Amino acid sequence: MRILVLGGDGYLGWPTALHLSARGHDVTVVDNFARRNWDDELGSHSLTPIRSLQERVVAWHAISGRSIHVAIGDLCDATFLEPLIRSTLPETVVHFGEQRSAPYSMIDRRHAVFTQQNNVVGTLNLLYAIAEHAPDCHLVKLGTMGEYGTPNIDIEEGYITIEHRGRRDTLPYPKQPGSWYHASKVHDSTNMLLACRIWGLRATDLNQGVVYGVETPETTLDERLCTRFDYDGVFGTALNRFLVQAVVGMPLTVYGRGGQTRGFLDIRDTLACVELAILNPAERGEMRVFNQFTEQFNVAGLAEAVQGAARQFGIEAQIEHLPNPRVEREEHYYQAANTRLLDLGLQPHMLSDTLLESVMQLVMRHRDLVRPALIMPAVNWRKTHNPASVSDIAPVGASS
Ligand code: NAD
Ligand code: USQ
Repeated sequence: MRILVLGGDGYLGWPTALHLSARGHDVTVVDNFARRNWDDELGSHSLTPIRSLQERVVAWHAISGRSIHVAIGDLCDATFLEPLIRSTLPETVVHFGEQRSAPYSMIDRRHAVFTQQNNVVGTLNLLYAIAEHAPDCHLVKLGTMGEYGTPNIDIEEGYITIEHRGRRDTLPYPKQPGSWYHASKVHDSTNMLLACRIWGLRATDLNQGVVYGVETPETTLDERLCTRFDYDGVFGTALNRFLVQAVVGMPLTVYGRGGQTRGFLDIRDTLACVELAILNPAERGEMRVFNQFTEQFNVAGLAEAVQGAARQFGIEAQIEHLPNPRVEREEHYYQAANTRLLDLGLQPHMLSDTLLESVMQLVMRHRDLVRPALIMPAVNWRKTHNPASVSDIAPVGASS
């Protein structure tokens, strides 16, 4: 199958491109290296030393004999994206190519505007290009479980059937995003639904939980193929951060009471879910939603799990409940459906002691590269401007 992987230089996009190429698909990676530039902007880095995209692709060819094509450009630039879709005529587009950090989007107005422009405009350009040149193409788009927020009722997979004053309808599930980033995903979902309705496109919105893990069967074939691992206060996710904090002897930074519950999944399950969505496409006119996570945890529970794993290495990690820099519920009901990918055959990897220990070993191997100054959270949701603590540099591509 001809597949474009948008955002294919990123944490999830690169291993997905490898996974699909290894299975014989004709893969083109599309990226503008924005993520690498945000590292420069924030003075941060991937703990795992990642190679340039060019080196990665050359290494993959040498190891597997397979080619991954590369197209460098910005999805927000229709003069780049439209001819790309016209010339490649993809059968599937997997869209990872967005700004994905909630804290980054909350730094200040510029970063909020940039995040929403980058994500919403890129996806809208894509919807137009597909409608005009490849209307049968299946769009597999990465959304987020954070679109739903933490309602006091069960979360369904995209839609909910409700009765109101004696009438009944199935409608998009109510959305309560918790950051400008999460809100950008809600806007994307709205736009995709409209495009499917008016142009008969086919799309799958993968509302993914927080992903953990670094290694996949392909990335471990050669160190040049490894993917990124973020632990800083802006792009690092909770579990990665806790593992690094334990290794460098800092307390694990649980925000607030720690009862915040989220859906989580192993990076290998991300690849499997995307592949399942590709092999079982949505119908023309259908905007399908899958909730893509395998387990639910609260952050205090995750910190305790990391504390337990650290003990295996003789490390006594402390847990510190910091004043929460975010505005979010810290104790709440959370019950989200996730059966649709399981019905398609997903065999989940559950978070295990062995996984935690293997990621901790990876962190220990790179321990000398950890920059402790990057670890504490520097973005406070209550402030409209989080200045010098992160960066005052205008983000790449920001026009306002
Ligand atoms: P990432 O930042 O590592 O990768 C995103 C890639 O997209 C980067 O290589 C970046 O350069 C590229 N990109 C961004 N804007 C672009 C643009 N305008 N044009 C071209 N390329 C662009 O992020 P990730 O962790 O791999 O996440 C990928 C997707 O999955 C995102 O959409 C994210 O919202 C979603 N997601 C991630 C997680 C997670 O835990 N990492 C969880 C749920 C959903
Ligand atoms: N948290 C802590 N301590 C930390 C870091 C985070 O307690 O040091 C808490 C946060 O307050 C939050 C929870 O952990 O309650 C999750 O935060 P996170 O930074 O691990 O993840 P999040 O900001 O939600 O974003 C990540 C990805 C994003 C994706 C999202 C899926 O960066 O791209 O969309 O997970 S979800 O959470 O389901 O929306």
